[in-house]
Amino acid sequence: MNNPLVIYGMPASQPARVIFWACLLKELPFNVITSRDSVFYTDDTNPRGQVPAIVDGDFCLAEMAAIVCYLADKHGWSDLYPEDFQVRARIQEFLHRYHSLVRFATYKLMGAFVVRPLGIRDSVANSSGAIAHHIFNNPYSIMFQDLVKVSYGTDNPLQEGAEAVRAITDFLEKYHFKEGSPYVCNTESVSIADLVCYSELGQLTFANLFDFKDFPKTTRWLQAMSEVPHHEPVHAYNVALGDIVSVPNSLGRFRSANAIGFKALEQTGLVTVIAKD
Ligand SMILES: N[C@@H](CCC(=O)N[C@@H](CS)C(=O)NCC(=O)O)C(=O)O
Repeated sequence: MNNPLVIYGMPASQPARVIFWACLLKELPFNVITSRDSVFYTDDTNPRGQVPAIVDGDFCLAEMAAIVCYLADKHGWSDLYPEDFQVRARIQEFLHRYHSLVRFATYKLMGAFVVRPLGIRDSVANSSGAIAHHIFNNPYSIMFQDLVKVSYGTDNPLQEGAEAVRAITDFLEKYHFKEGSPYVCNTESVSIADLVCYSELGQLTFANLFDFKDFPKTTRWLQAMSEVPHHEPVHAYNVALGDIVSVPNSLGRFRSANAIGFKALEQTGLVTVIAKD
């Protein structure tokens, strides 16, 4: 048997969850590499030091959107990534827009509530833990260094973050969701774009960070996504982490939620978790 696909990532990583979910939906077995101590593990596979990254035979690739399209193309997942040029273009539009729109659900809201209680401040010297070490010793970790700053840059991260999420969701309601299909790119069934969008917006409901009740199309979509196969193992981390507003996060809780997430992935029978030192 060929070596299975290798994914560097962890359940706490939004873009890693996209790859996990796509592979589980299509029943593609994979090994996932993590770190025994700090959850976060990378090596030269992704020279930028981020997760997710994959190794497929002798082919290494980083960037979630590139990875999921590559896998869909390679394995012919034409339900997740339809072949029609215009449908594909719409999905591509979403994937490009994600980086400067939907991804800000983490950057402006989730990040503050996950990162601040982990004791990550503005430098290795002022922080605790291996995750801080990873971020501040990596010159290419520009975005996460900034995410840490942003999370301290406001006295009211809940209100400021929620404003950003309201703007994101308002845009989706006006320009992405249509009347017929519940999915973000108006596809007949769930697409890559939905997995990507849910990795950012879905997490906010588990964490009690945002209530989408004023957004009917998004509410309908969240319900549809919760019924997509393998929703449960992919989000076992989010369930275990739970409400991080009422009870602030901690390193112990973050680690144990990840461990629960990994266990749930393994229980699908499609995933082997490899923890490295
Ligand atoms: N643009 C990348 C973003 C990946 C990303 O933000 N990964 C985070 C974990 S969720 C990470 O590795 N952060 C550490 C860092 O940037 O140094 C993608 O879509 O794959």
